[in-house]
Amino acid sequence: MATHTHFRTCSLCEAMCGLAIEVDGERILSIRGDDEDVFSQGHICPKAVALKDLHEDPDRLRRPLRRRGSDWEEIGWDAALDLAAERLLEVQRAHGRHAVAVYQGNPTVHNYGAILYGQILLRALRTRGRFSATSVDQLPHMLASLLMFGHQLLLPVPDIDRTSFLLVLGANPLVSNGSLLTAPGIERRLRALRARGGRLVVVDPRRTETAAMADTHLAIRPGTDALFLLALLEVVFEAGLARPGRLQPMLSGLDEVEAAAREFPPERVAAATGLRAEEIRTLAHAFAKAPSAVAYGRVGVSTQELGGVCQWLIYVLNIVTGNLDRAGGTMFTRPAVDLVALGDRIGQRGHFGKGRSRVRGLPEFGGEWPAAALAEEMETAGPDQIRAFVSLAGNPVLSTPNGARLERALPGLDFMVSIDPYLNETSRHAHLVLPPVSPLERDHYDLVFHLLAVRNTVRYSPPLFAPPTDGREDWQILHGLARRIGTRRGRQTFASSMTTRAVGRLGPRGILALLLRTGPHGRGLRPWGRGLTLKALERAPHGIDLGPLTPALPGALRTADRRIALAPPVLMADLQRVRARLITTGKGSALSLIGRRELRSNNSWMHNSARLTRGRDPCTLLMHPGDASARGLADGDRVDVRSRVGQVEATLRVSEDMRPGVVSLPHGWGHHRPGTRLRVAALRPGASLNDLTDEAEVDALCGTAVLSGVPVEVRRSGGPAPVLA
Ligand SMILES: Nc1nc2c(c(=O)[nH]1)N[C@H]1C(S)=C(S)[C@@H](COP(=O)(O)OP(=O)(O)OC[C@H]3O[C@@H](n4cnc5c(=O)[nH]c(N)nc54)[C@H](O)[C@@H]3O)O[C@H]1N2
Ligand SMILES: Nc1nc2c(c(=O)[nH]1)N[C@H]1C(S)=C(S)[C@@H](COP(=O)(O)OP(=O)(O)OC[C@H]3O[C@@H](n4cnc5c(=O)[nH]c(N)nc54)[C@H](O)[C@@H]3O)O[C@H]1N2
Ligand code: SF4
Ligand SMILES: [Mo]
Repeated sequence: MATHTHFRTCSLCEAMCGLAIEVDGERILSIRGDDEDVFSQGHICPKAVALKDLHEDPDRLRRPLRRRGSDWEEIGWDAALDLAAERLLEVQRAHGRHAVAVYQGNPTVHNYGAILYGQILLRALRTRGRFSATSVDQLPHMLASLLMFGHQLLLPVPDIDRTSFLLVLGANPLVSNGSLLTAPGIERRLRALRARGGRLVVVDPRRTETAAMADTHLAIRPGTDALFLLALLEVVFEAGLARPGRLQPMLSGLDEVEAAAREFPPERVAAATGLRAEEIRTLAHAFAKAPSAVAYGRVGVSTQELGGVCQWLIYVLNIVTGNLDRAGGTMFTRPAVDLVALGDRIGQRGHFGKGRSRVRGLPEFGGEWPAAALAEEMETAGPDQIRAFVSLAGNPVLSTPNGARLERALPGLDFMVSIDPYLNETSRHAHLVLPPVSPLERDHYDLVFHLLAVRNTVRYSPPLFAPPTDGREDWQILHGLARRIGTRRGRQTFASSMTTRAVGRLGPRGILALLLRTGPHGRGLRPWGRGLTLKALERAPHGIDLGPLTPALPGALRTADRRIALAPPVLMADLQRVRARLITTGKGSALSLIGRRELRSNNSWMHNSARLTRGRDPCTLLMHPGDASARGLADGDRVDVRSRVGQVEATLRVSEDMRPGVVSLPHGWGHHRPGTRLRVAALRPGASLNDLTDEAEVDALCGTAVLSGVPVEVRRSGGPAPVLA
């Protein structure tokens, strides 16, 4: 077979970069950026090339594995799916429906088959035991959208290509490539912002890669962003700079938020935030007076004690300065498949606090419990104790707070099944591992990230390689399980068994074709005419541009009174906890631990690629020189880092980039555990940040894990430095 070039979208992060993959038969010769991609125009990052490593990785599982004592045996798909269905039902029959829990990890969102058919499996299981990475990530954004706009998926996107002022809090888009902000080639876009005279301000306890290219960097004390945001609002109101403009008639609660903000002038929050009152004041003026401006907060402000309040206040700041729903502010998309409208149709705009978790009484969000409660729900006896566990595209042992506790809880389960291509820190505890095919052996469509993009575009990627005959895609695994559970359970309604069969016949591609036709740009069900169809997308391998973001309000609002709720009661009530924060001072000699991401890493996986991990100690602790010398520590020392829940060892890097009193460790490492099959990752195991984060610390409002600002002690360890190949 001759060489040819295949075009597809990278499925690893949120940026949706177009790839040009040159192949010779079954062999991948090269992976480059697709210069003709209507959105990414050739941009890629180093991870794209590692898709080859993932595809060819001999450690990537090709067939189901069944546990035999401490060993594994390969079994066939029918036997594996039968076994999983039987064991899950057995647990439900003996202990009730909710004794089975499901955790959905991050890659689910990058896999439209898994999104669609994950829902089918959840329906078949009929369990309330649902968990996902949402509660260690973007839950506060969704909460603010639900309470203020009436729909958890109405997420405003920062219009970074047209803004003249970008205020970034707790995000490092130069490294993460953007999150809830799909914009391939962020660095180029931020350079363009500065070139057209715009300003970039970054608020982060570390001088990150993004902060280093900013006009201003404010090294805030971790966990105090809510105070900082209130002070910005105070100045805006006090100086008469609150000008919502055309949004004014759409607002409710403006007086209440103003009254609340008035309590927090910059002078009052300066000490707690570690910032000067004057710099907060200057920033507030500059932001409010800019021709257009956008405040954008991500993981660093979501996963903290006051994360819910933070995302709310960021929305409020954009709204009162007139920067919601206008070019250069934050805007809503009009994607080809409109998940927001779909949520309306199936009655799922989201909900919050409809129940409390069994053990700790944490609030439900969107039908899920906080991941921080997973271990205790497994350990604590009583009705609805979790006794069986399905983990789908997740690695909660490394990615949820106090993962070590979860790791101790997993072996106590009656049954566990992981749907995952690797035998890793989590799946090694399963009784059965069901590996999907490689991402290059399935088609791809970004159901979620087109919704979060700075421009309306659409692109569909067919599979590059035919899946092996004994390979299964995620959706086939999920559907196979759901169907077996449905038939074995009996008492199935005729309608539900027909639905399961029908969606099985359609497949994700068939569903996508329907969703595209019935979406905002679609042709409808007419055989001819204008408008988008899947066929049209297949004829456009570089994607189709659907134009810039355009104003959508008030039409898009889903609140009962069709207004934006600026002062939702539960958020106003939570200001009580913000006030308390004013008087909490430093916790003795403890340092404050925060996380970080690295360009060549992807949460807890992609670490089995030698290309991405070669020659470096992935897991260094960054510390300010003053803190190091106070402890008699030097660059390169091995150190013990200890928190309430655990201890890890890391190599110290002394760095002026850190705020004094704050240390930083990346998350997603800790591949030293026995029993995994990750031979490359095990060479550079690093330590797990989540062996230090504390599952007891959550945002009391919404249950989001506190992953930032963990009190730790650091001292020199006896251990040798790791030897790197
Ligand atoms: N301390 C700290 N902890 C954090 C964070 C932090 O900033 N600090 N960040 C949090 C965030 S934002 C997130 S999103 C979570 C992520 O945490 P998780 O979602 O729990 O885990 P990942 O590390 O993304 O692991 C993904 C798993 O999916 C598997 N996988 C990859 N592709 C596929 C696929 O196509 N199908 C299937 N079935 N499996 C696949 C991989 O092998 C891997 O086991 O971590 C969170 N944890
Ligand atoms: N290369 C790479 N890209 C990724 C990922 C990856 O693992 N690697 N993961 C993907 C995922 S799942 C996600 S969710 C996104 C996340 O995307 P981002 O949110 O952009 O990612 P982070 O680098 O974790 O940025 C969080 C920042 O918050 C800062 N921070 C910590 N505590 C505080 C605080 O209290 N206040 C303030 N203001 N800042 C604080 C940290 O120093 C850090 O710089 O990235 C995605 N992209
Ligand atoms: S930025 Fe994200 S989408 Fe683009 S190539 Fe890198 S991993 Fe893939
Ligand atoms: Mo995430």
